[in-house]
Amino acid sequence: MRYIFFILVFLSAVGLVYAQHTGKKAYTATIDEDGVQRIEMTGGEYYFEPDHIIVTVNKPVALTVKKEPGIVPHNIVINAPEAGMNVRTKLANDAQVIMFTPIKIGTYPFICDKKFLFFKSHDEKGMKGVIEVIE
Ligand SMILES: [Cu+2]
Repeated sequence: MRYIFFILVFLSAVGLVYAQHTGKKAYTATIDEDGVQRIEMTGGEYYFEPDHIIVTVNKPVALTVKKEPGIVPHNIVINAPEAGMNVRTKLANDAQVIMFTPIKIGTYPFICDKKFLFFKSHDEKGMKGVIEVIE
């Protein structure tokens, strides 16, 4: 019984350290005077930064994306047409702006769906994130 207690304490400590190490802050888009919510995002091996963005429903989003320099190709895919977000854009070293308007509250994943031969896909390696659409 005592051992189980120690194991539980140990596991919670490990979990806490892990959460602190991987915990990233959500980025909330600010709405500019022209009503557009602007966000800048970078993709690379194998992440998006930020990987959690919060936007307001029914307001246009200008998402500026660029790729970390390197030879590995990346893209961003948001497959949520029901929520007004249907994006598939190849990331380039130069920043480019993707425009969309989220029309439904909820949390929607975005990923890089690139994959090299039999290796794991980029989203499986952590190149993914979520868009949270709020009121
Ligand atoms: Cu990728």
